[in-house]
Amino acid sequence: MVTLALAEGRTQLAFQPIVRPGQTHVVAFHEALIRVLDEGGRILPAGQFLPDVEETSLGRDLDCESLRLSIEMLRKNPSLRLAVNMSARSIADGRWRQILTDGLRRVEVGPRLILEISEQSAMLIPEVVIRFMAEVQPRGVAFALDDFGAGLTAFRYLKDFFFDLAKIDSHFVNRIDEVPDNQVLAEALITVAHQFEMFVVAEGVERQEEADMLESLGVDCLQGYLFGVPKPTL
Ligand code: G
Ligand code: MN
Repeated sequence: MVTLALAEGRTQLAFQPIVRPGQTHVVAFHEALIRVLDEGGRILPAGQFLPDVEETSLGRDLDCESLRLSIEMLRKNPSLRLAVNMSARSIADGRWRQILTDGLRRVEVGPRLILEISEQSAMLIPEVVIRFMAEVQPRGVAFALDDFGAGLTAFRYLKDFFFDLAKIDSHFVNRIDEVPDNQVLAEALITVAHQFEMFVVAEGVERQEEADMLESLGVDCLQGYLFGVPKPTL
């Protein structure tokens, strides 16, 4: 179904706002999430296929489509800043690289593009990620370490990676006001991220109490249903 949808161009982006504590009505930037539609125009639930295809050629196709659509949005909206999800595997994909290179040349995307790579994906091929970041960061592209804390970050690699942002996994955010373990873990992740000069975004914020606690722990930005669900228009 996903292959067919891609072939027939049944894809779109959904945009979720990221805000700063204390200024939650102003959007700092958006995360773009790829949506795949069935023949009736209904959204196929990404959670049910993305994890299975991330390491396959279909995963590369989805990353290409997501980057292509995102660059197009950046071209049409000169004041937009977008964070786009990608797999580290796509770094070695010639088509994906071509879309990025063309985008950087054609459009002023550099300073407005943030590439999000999950911790799990980055740790599979850290040397490749480190080399790629060194290559495109001088052109203005920023990088976010997605799902920070969820998986496999060997902390020693943080010395070699130069991620600009760390996105704290929603697992630590959920009921953080009621769960002291999450407070300690989130605080530790924030301390580590700031030490490595990363800007910290907390993901999956659904309740005001969670936002308040995260603000008191020093997060720089908040994302989650409390501030806006992903939607097809800005
Ligand atoms: O892996 P990544 O962090 O990019 O995943 C983003 C996913 O999280 C999207 O599918 C988005 O719809 C979902 N999401 C965004 N905000 C929230 C939230 O507040 N709660 C939950 N449960 N999911 C969220
Ligand atoms: Mn993400």
